[in-house]
Amino acid sequence: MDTTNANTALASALVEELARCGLRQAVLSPGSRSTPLAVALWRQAEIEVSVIVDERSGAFFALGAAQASGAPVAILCTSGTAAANLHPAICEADHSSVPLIALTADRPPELRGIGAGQAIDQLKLYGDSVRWFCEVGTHEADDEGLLHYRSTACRAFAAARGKPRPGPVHLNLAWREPLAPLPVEAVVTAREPLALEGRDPRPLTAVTSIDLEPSEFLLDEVAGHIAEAGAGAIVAGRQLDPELREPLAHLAGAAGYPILTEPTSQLRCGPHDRSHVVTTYDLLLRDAGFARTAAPELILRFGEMPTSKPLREWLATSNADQIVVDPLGDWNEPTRRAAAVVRADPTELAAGWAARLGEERPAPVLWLDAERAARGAIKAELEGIEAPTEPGLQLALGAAYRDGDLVYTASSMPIRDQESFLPSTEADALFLCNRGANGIDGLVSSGIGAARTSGRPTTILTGDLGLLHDIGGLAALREVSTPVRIVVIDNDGGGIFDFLPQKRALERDEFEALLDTPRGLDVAKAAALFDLPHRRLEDLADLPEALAAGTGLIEVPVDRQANSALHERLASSAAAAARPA
Ligand SMILES: Cc1ncc(C[n+]2csc(CCOP(=O)(O)OP(=O)(O)O)c2C)c(N)n1
Ligand SMILES: [Mg+2]
Repeated sequence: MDTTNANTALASALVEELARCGLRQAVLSPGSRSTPLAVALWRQAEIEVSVIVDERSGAFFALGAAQASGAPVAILCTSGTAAANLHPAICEADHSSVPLIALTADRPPELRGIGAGQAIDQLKLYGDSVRWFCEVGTHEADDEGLLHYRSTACRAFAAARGKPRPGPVHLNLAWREPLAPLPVEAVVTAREPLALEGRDPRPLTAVTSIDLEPSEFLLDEVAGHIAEAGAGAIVAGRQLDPELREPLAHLAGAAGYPILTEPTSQLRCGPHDRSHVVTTYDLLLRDAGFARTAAPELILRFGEMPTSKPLREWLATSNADQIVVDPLGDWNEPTRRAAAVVRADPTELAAGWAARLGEERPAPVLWLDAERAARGAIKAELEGIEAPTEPGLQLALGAAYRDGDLVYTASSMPIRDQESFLPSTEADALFLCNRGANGIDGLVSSGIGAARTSGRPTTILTGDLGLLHDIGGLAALREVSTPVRIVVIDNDGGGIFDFLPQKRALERDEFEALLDTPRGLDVAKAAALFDLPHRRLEDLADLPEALAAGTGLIEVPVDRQANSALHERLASSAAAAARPA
């Protein structure tokens, strides 16, 4: 603990406890009011600090880091609008259950609401988006004050890690002068060793995690249900645990179910048994005939609900019993048709159900044949096109991903094309996204934060407007030494809007002005501003070489005008190929 003055003592006690709880990474943005905490974080040996000027980017960087590591990351900013800039990433962390500890510096109560400057109302600034808000208060560095700061740190860390659902927490911390670490005599009056030192090296208060072990009853009951049901399907949406792969593959084999895998489920790609993996459900289920023929009696859902609209519609109009594995105590059930929400560890559930089912059932040939036919049709259709296309890029990326890679994919078309077209390969890569709140903001920063914390070779996939939105995020590349390849899918505007009814309902110039918004972003100049290498990919065959070149911007020019028609063609070819002869 730093006893230079009362602020340094309180701030360093708080940070010391965060470190003892397990905090290893913090992101901070410069400011005066936050100096006591900034210095404490900077000087705490176990905590790596990244300094990012723009708080919005900094918070998304922290979000990406926390998502990639699964451990809480702290984000510190000064008072005023700086704190408001954390809000988008906090919303995303809330919806995606990512542990973040937001530390906002504030003016003390006597300087609020009197025109003292840089003071906005920071109390409960993020509303219900945080798991816990605490106005930490202004305290003396006495026994009670220091114990309060230490205890608050332990509670904040535990709340971010999850009860059981991880997410953001917000500590608002007011500081009086001196904000700089200037010596003040006799202000640290604490005497109790626990207040002064805590329980080094353990936290003041260790908090156990909540046990999600499924009961025997739950395992028997649902396994019996699966055994009795006829056709079924496993739907695997975003979840981050690669340990789920093997047990879920076993369960699919034992139940004779296909696994409809969104890439961010970590089940589409990997070294596990992928014999039951289906990647083309988004295309196949557009075909009413296939959707009907494939109607299941039982659906087992793991992870979040995938993005695919045809899949969502299929689930929402299905008469199947749906069992939703939702361990975090959220309400991950937009179909409103689930028969049960199961609150237990997904890996143990899958392993337990698979073990109880025993023998393998016949493979789901309807799905597996359709998958093979659809993939063949997609490949054939795309081979006939020379210039890069958005679906074609996903095939090329699929062939290029390697074990250990991290892929961070933007909302809008990149995540949708990844879901529709990325093939299943053995690459043991980690697929992340910001799909909790579906923003196009902060994606570059999130990807760089994930690269920073994981040390994995990283590929960020973003649209051109996505890049424009977080262009300042590129500044954070200075924090990272591992390769970060930013693939900019440049269709000059919001290509996603071409798929909406607005496209036909609006005049052409209105549509372009209000939705499409082509901005003619010059990716080479964006790269130059941050002194980054830039490559423009005219041929997808050059992708492996471009990725191997390391950190930089890879611009992939694609034709927006042709894109929606190509998507339609691919879906109808895939469905036609999959239709039983
Ligand atoms: C923060 C935020 N603002 C606006 C939107 C609405 N929005 C969804 S997609 C999109 C366009 C994205 O364009 P781009 O990144 O180029 O991707 P493309 O649609 O071309 O694939 C916009 C503005 C959003 N999702 N999030
Ligand atoms: Mg675009």
